[in-house]
Amino acid sequence: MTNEESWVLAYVCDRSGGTRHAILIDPADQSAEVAAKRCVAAVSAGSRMILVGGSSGTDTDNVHDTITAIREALELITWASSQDSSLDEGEWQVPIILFPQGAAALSPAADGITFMMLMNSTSPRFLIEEQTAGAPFIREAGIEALPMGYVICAPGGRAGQVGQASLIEAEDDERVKAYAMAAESYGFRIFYLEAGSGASHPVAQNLIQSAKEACDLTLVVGGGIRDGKTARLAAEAGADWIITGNLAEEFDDADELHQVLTQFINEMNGA
Ligand code: 1GP
Repeated sequence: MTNEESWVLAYVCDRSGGTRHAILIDPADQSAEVAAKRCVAAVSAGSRMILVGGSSGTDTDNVHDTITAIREALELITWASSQDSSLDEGEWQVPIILFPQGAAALSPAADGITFMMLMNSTSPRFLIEEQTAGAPFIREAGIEALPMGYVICAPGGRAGQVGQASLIEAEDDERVKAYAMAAESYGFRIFYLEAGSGASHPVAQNLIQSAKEACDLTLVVGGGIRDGKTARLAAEAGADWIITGNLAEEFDDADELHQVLTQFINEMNGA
């Protein structure tokens, strides 16, 4: 991973290659060692980014330990690949990005951070206060901030509750468009539609389409996506990134997870 400024933002916002998959690791749900194994399986299956964070139960210690373990595992494989001309070294070079619940769950070991405004929160804490509390640490640690508008759609789950979100319902197309326009006007580069981890249903396709029409930002969609066909629908609606969290947590066996995610990514890409 190079340390050039804006490398991570350029990578995340590169929309030239179609929809990509990212795995979300919640350090509250798994040990650092297990997280690292799951990330190796995911990256070998074609996942192109690793997000680390969760709505509750994360702190600086478990976030830092998890990121460090993932980085070490990927670096080891990158090194091994560089020694073997039949393996593609570049395949392992994916960014590890903080996806924080707040200022108290950060780590200097990350390549970047989704520096987000929870735009439909009713609490100033998630609109600006946590961001302000975390900004000096992020600057000091040299973590690249990825400016992002984050909106939570129904059902919203724990993220909606913790973030005190006024949820966007499936028929609120005009509202999601307005948020997308506001995100673009703020200069954010990424717009994230979240249904909540473990959601009974993902973000409605029409909301994804509406957001896509309303802004020219990198569009990220996550929450309640459990199979490749559902991911395909989100991709067709305009998602540039599909995020899954729970899916990987169902598999302790790395080979099985590799197979499941390979199929998921193939289906997401319409293969
Ligand atoms: C990331 O909250 C999602 O946007 C993850 O959701 O755990 O349901 O995949 P799942």
